[in-house]
Amino acid sequence: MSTNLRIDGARLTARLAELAAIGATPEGGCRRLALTDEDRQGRDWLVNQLEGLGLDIRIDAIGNIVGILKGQEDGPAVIMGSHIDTVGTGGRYDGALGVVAGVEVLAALRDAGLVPKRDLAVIAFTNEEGARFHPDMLGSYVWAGGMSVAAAHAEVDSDGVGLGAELKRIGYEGAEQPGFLPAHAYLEYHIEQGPVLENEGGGIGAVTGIQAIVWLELTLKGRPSHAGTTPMAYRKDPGLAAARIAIFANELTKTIPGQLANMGVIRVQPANVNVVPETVTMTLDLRNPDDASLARAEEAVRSFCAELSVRDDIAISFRDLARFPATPFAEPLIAEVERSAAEFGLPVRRMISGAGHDAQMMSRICPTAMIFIPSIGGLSHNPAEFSTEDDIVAGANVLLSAAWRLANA
Ligand code: HGY
Ligand code: MN
Ligand code: MN
Repeated sequence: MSTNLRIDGARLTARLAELAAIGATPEGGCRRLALTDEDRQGRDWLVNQLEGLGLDIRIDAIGNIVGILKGQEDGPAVIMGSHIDTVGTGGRYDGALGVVAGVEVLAALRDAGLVPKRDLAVIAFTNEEGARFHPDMLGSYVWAGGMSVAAAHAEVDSDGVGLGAELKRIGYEGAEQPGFLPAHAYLEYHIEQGPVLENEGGGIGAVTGIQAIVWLELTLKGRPSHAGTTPMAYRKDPGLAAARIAIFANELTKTIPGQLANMGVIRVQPANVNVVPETVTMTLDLRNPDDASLARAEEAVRSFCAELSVRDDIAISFRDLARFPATPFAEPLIAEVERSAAEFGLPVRRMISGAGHDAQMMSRICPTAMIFIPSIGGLSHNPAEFSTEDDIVAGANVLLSAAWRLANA
């Protein structure tokens, strides 16, 4: 890569601020749940940026948005990507950083009048967060051939609203087939969302892979009864059962190395202060870098629930919301990230990702790696999510350098 090629840091941070203003929350974060009006506004903003760069813009049947800088030769593209949807208490950088930095890389090449050998594209995947529709990484999962468009369109949110209907409503059901652009390599630039880099003095994370993940939805059915007159021994209380399950899953994290557990959703019906609940719906987010350990944890939860169900006479059913194995990235690409970081004199360390990313799906179809920068306080999925401007610009230059080299290899 021509050594003096750099991204325009001011333009990058200005674009990040523009996107952060869409779905901005009073706490200083962003809320752009997939396929809501805020997501549509973010999409419209992105398409406008891509148009401004004169890129070939394509939208596929699951709403993935692609901007392509045509290369000198035909053939598989180098793709830079991430997502612009957020969780409900999202920050300004999760996902947005990778998409906006990808736009900036293409803008910098445009400014320099440089045309790569291969097509170089930026992509914003639909519903990476999985906060509204399941599974997470849905747009890249469909892109990578893991899920059909029809099955994805049939997903519904917790209010029963369909993904396909929402995609149509916001005008982002595109004509392209997901995966229409063959990929030579995929690079995702993202905030770490954890405390490792910051605790080790900062620098770049050359991500070696992503841990395994299972999202379970449990429905517990008991018997509604009067909270004042029903003797404790006569109660069939799914609320108590849900609490026991959450504690059991948490205890597992102390006995199974690397195990994580989170109960992120719990809905009680009829949700009256004086009624022993009838039904409780809860979710468990279980993760582990090791597939076998995660399977052991899930098995332990399922057998705990089976015993609880008999003992307390509570019907318990399970539904998979997401299930993805531990995913290693491609050694040559990890080395490219390390090389680019070293080129800019940046400290770089190898690490796995605790969070799921679209890269987990893209690694099914092409060599894939990720670039991390520090998250201050290790905080994410929180409005206070923050990364410094220096780190943001440094990571974007690493993306530029690695993407340029891959697009000319
Ligand atoms: O849940 C995750 O790890 C990602 O933020 N979707
Ligand atoms: Mn993300
Ligand atoms: Mn996220």
